[in-house]
Amino acid sequence: MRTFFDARQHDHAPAMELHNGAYVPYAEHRGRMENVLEALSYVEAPRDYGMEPIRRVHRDNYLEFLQSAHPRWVEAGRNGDAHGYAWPVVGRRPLKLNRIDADLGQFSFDASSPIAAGTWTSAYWAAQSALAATEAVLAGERAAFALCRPPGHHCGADYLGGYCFINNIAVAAEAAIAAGKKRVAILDIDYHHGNGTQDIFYDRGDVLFVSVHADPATDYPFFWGHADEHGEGEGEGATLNLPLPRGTDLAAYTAALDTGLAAIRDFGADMLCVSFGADTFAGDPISQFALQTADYTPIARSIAALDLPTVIVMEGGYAVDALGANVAAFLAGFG
Ligand code: Q9C
Ligand code: ZN
Repeated sequence: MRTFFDARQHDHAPAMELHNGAYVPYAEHRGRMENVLEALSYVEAPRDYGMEPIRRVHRDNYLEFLQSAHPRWVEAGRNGDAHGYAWPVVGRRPLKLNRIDADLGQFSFDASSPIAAGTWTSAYWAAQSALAATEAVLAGERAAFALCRPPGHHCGADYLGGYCFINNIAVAAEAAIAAGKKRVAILDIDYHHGNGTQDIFYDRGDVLFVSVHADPATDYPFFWGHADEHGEGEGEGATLNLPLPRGTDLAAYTAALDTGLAAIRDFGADMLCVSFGADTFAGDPISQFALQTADYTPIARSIAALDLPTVIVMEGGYAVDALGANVAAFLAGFG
C-alpha cells in the first residue's frame, strides 16, 4: 500500500508528560515511527499542500498560537517544553490575552500534550502526509496510508490535547469533500474516543463519524465518546459511538465493529477515512483491550469489504516493539 511519511515528523520531541500524577517520559515518541518504518518496505515523502487544507479544519487564531507557542515560551524565559496549567472551564469567554500560560490553557483541553520546539513542523508534515494519502486515493488508489505523527483525533478546531495538534483525519476528510466527494465516513478504531474529530463534524450531515473505543466512563478522554452522543442539527444521527469495556477481545470487538460498518453502509458513503490506532493491542502500556497482532488482519479485511476508496491515518499505539508488526498486519488486510 502506498504509504506517506516525512522525516520532519520526527522533530516533535517533548520530554515528559503528566501521567497518573507524575511526570514520565513522553509515550508518543519518535521510536514509534522508527519501529513502523522498519516493518514497512518503503515510504514516500508527501508534497507540500500548504496551509489552505489545514485552515479548512482549524481556526486561524489556534494555528497562529500553535506556530508561536514554543518561541513565546522561550521568550518568556522558560526552559524545555511549553506546558499549560490553567484552563478556562468556568465562565469562559473569548478573551485575547498575551500571556503564553493563558493561551496554553485557552487552546488545550488536557495536560498531556506539551509543545516542543519541533511540534509545529512535525504536526504540519503529518497533515501533509494525510493529504498525500488522500490525493493518492482520489487519483484511483484503492487505499493509502498516512503514517501520521503526531496523531490527530483528539484535537478540535481550536484546541490541542491527547498528543494531538492538527486533526489529520479531519484534514483528509475535508480535502476529499473539497475535491468533490459528497458523503464521507470516518471510522475511528483507536483505543481512545476521537473527541476532536467528533467535535469538528458534530453538526455536519455530510460526514459520518463512527468510533469503536474504550468506554469513556473508565478511560481517557472521559467527557466524550458516550453512547448517547449522536450529533446535532444537520448532523443529528451522523455520530455513532460504540464504547467497549476494558478487556475487550477480538470476538466482542468484531461485534461492535460490524455495527459500525453497517452504519457506514446505510449512510451511503462515497469515501472512507480510517483513524487507525494500534493501542487496542493487548500489550499496550496505557490501554486495556486484548487484541493480538494477528487480529488486525481480519479487522482490516472487514473494513476493506465496504469496498470504498479508503484513506488510513495513524493515530495511537504505544507498545513500540510491536507497533510495526501491528500496522503491517492491519495494512495486509487491504492487500
Ligand atoms: N493516565 C492517542 O492515542 N494520556 N492519544 C492518558 C492516562 C493521554 C492518547 C493518561 C492519552 C492520549 C492518540
Ligand atoms: Zn489512542
